[in-house]
Amino acid sequence: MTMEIHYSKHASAYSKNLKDAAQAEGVDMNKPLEEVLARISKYSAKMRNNGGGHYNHEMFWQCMRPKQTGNAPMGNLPAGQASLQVAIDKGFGSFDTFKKQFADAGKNRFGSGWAWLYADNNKMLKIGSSPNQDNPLMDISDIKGFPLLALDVWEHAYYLKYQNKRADYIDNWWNVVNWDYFQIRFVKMG
Ligand code: MN3
Repeated sequence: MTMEIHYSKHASAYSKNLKDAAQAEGVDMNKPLEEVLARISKYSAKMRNNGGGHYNHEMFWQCMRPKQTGNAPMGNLPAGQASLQVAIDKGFGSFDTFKKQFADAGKNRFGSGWAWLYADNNKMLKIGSSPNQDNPLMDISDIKGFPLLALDVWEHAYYLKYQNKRADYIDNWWNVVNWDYFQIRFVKMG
């Protein structure tokens, strides 16, 4: 029910408000949203909040899949996809260190926001967090790069099930991470 309300109520509002903002500000919605986010400082706060909100949630849904035991990215990767493990080891030393740093980014984000795994301009994997609906694609963001994994840590993402226990929500989230989507974005990054 937590996810159902998140999807059908919270996230759909961003989508609707983005359409309104795009119409008001003459943005062609057929173009990739990434192009607008990269120049978001030129647009309104409504565009920033809802453009980010729509993009982030569309990523978030795809970052998850039904729960499976032993959920990990590295177990059965075809040989050609070993680059993902190399990139994680290069960026963080180990998969466990990566997971801890990512979880900490979500736990330590004060108030509403997102935790991110992203690739910087040198294609090095980095972890960070953003406030509100900002993301690493935005020109106003403190962290900049191409997002690979997104975790919503707004209270609306977990409060119904976890109440104040954001850390438990994040710890359990690892059971449903869709590593295939992570891989797809990693390849898309080029
Ligand atoms: Mn949300």
